[in-house]
Amino acid sequence: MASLARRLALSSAAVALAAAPALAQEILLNPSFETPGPGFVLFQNWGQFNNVFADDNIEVPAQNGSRSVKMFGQFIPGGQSDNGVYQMVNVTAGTDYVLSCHTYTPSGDAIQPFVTVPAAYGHLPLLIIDFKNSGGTTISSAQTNAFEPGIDPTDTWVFKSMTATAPAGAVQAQVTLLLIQFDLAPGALFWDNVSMTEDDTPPGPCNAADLAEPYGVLNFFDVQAFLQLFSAGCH
Ligand SMILES: [Ca+2]
Repeated sequence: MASLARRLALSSAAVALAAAPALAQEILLNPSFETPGPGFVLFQNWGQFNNVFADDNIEVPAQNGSRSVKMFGQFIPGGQSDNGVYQMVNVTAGTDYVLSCHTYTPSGDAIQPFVTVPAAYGHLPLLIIDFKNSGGTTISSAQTNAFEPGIDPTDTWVFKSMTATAPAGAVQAQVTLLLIQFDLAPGALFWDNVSMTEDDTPPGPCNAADLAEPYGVLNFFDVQAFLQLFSAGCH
């Protein structure tokens, strides 16, 4: 019965760990865009392309600190305009990463829902991660809508989050905050307080019946452990 007691003690320890996870380490540098970059670089550690600006609590209140990122399109008649900021980070293959961001569109200058009929029009705001191998080639990508025009509320910060797994061979990832504008759709989108952390949820029993290793799988060993507990009077 000693081994059963040990199993139960290990099980309790795993539950305690799950209840009080360590604060996840932020991987992105300058994730709140508070530090200006040198020269024409608006935000230290971030690259940028096309219509990207810094807003210092002038047009909207920053979600965090006093500075946020403003984007809008280039107003190409009948065309597509990609505007964004990006940062490269190191990653570990096989690790799950949690990415999140906050976005805001003002009611007086709201971005427009994307439609394809009669022609492409509107905005697609995307939070993107591209995993790259040692040669710099993108080997997998994940993305989520960073704001849904016409659905998400205006005049308030909206939080979006996703989880992505670094595939075998991945050594770096590019995180991109992208606003795609089609045609002459009016509107501006603000970004602030982005985050990328390892999803370090500790492995543990998936439920009360998952009594034995390997955890996460309800298998013969759990049934065996249950039967042993049952015969020991633990029911
Ligand atoms: Ca900020």
